[in-house]
Amino acid sequence: MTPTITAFEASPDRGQGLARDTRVRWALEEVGQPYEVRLVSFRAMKEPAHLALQPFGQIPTYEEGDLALFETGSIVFHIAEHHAGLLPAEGNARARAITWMFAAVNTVEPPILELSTAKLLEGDRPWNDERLPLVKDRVRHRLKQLSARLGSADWLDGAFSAGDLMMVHVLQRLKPSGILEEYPNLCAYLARGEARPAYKRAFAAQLAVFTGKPPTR
Ligand code: GTB
Repeated sequence: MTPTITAFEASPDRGQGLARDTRVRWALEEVGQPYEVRLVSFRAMKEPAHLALQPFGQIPTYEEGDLALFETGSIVFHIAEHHAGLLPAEGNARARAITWMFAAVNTVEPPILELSTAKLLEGDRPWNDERLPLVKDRVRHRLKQLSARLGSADWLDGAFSAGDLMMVHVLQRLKPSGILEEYPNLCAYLARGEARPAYKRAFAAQLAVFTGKPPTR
């Protein structure tokens, strides 16, 4: 059965791939699973029909038959569990790849989101000039640790996995900050993720929503 995901009708990032439907699109592209997209407005996201799917009024959601999921970590995990290509077959390697998915959303993403909040929502507060450097340092702290673990490897634990997919997308949010450039191996890691054909297809599909032009395959 072809799954249906939801995405912003008008993404605030103007198709730069930062909205979280890109993670789900990317996972579906990696495993070769076609999907449909239902675009939702900000207003529709807060209405009962969408809240029944996503209690927090957010995108993306994932519907497949009588299954409805929210939370990108859970959605990508579901896709990776049901299709080959995103998780290793060997038990311990699989558990480690899943650990990296959690690390991406639980350990690396929070300080990055805090930075976005500080810039986008708190920029006009009188205390922001004092707070922003602290928030940036918390991001640097995590990136330094991640960079040390990645070292000169291509991916976080052996072959590309759902853990890398989640981590790359989490790190992308930092691009406008310039902080990522302080960690050349993380920049190269990001570039490797973005060079994957499946990522390119996912990016093109979400950009097409913004441009109104269908992606060329
Ligand atoms: N933990 C949830 C998950 O991983 O699924 C978080 C989902 C989430 O934050 N969704 C956002 C949303 O629906 C869109 S992706 N927000 C609307 C709301 O809460 O009312 C976050 C996002 C939004 C915009 C940009 N941007 O413009 O750059 C980047 C990322």
